[in-house]
Amino acid sequence: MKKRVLILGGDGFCGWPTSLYLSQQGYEVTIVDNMSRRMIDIELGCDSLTPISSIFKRIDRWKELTGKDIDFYNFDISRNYHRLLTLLKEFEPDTVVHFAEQRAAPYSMKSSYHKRYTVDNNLNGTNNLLAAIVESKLDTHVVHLGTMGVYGYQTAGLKIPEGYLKVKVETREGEKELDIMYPPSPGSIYHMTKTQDALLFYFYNKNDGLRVTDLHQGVVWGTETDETRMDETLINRFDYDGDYGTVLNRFLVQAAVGHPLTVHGTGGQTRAFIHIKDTVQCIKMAIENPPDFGSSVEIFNQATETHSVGYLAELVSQNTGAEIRYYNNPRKEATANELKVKNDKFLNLGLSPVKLKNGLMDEVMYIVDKYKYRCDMSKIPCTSCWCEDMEVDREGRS
Ligand code: NAD
Ligand code: USQ
Repeated sequence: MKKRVLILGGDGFCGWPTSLYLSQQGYEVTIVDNMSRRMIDIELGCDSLTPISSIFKRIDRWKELTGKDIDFYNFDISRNYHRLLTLLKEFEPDTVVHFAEQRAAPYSMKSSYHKRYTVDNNLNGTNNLLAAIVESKLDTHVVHLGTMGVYGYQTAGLKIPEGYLKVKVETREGEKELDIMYPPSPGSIYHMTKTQDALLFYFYNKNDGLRVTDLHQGVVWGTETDETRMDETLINRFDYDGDYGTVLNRFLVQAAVGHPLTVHGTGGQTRAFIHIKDTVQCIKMAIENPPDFGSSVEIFNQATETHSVGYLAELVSQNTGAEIRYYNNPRKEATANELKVKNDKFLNLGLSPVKLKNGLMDEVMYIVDKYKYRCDMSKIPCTSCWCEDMEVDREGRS
């Protein structure tokens, strides 16, 4: 029998290509999404650089091209507990992949409304999912998209382990070695919700034996996968605005439209990255390798390389001739940091990562060039500041 996967947030940037990939791989896929991401585009007056079709057109075209069905339900998992519970009981998924959260750090810091919305949406959504699985009495495995940002980026020279840190403690019986959860250090309200999600997973795993895999994912770049490329109706979203656009994808759009590359601060901030094609592979690997019953929350670092923002700007500038410009950082974050990340678990499962240097940037540039006429340059500046006394810097310095 086909394995059943419920994808929460399956209309989003990571969720849509994952839904198609899993459907192509023979899984029975059902999507839940409340379209909040599309509504936030309306709130912000922005749009995806790529012309994304409605979820209904997307699903119909997929059926026409492949003969495969994807079911879709439009509801808010943070507010419709009973709908979620009923769907779980009817569909009986082997796995739930949970993408359904407000995922932009700048959006989460725009105002008290945005802070409260992000906390309500993300924490209630995750808690509803876990409580509903317990109430349904299913042994569904939860695969959650978490973030590298839960660790903070100051690591004292350590290669960040996958979720748990070995510490030596003095006890009455002498020195003992313990595995503890890596100390969280969120840098935004959004990242804070991910650290709180981790506690919810810890509790439901300990109390109810829920099987959970938390994927601590780095910044995703790129946009297309083999499936989204099959037809323009299947195209993935591509965010470039100051709230939702992530750094490398933003730089590629900025280079294409002639906007200076918007480096915050010194550009010494180092982050972990992964291409969208590897994201979908990793999720399939996580689904196929659930933790054993009775074991603790499984944590993978879902990142394939680390780079500083300044290095990325130089790389894009060398390839495109774009000007690099330095802006006062609207975020409260370290001006520079080192970052080394263990990702052995996915490598041992056979992941062969797509790296920045092997031509994939050209593929992204092709998409960006094709749709750059859709770019609204006024949406490029980052206008969300971490503190009230910070001023938005629209000019920057070369
Ligand atoms: P996205 O905003 O494009 O997709 C999230 C989807 O979830 C949207 O379609 C949205 O409408 C839906 N959603 C949000 N709240 C919901 C709710 N309460 N009920 C139902 N649907 C809801 O984000 P994304 O880039 O696809 O990210 C997906 C997940 O991956 C997020 O949890 C994010 O934290 C994580 N992640 C993303 C990145 C990245 O670079 N994009 C990196 C690391 C981790
Ligand atoms: N940055 C710039 N210029 C820009 C945009 C960003 O210098 O124009 C800098 C930021 O100040 C930050 C770094 O680039 O230092 C990364 O910013 P980002 O917006 O690319 O990524 P971030 O806010 O960390 O969030 C993204 C996703 C989030 C995910 C996270 C993974 O939106 O969902 O959790 O990446 S991680 O960064 O590993 O925590």
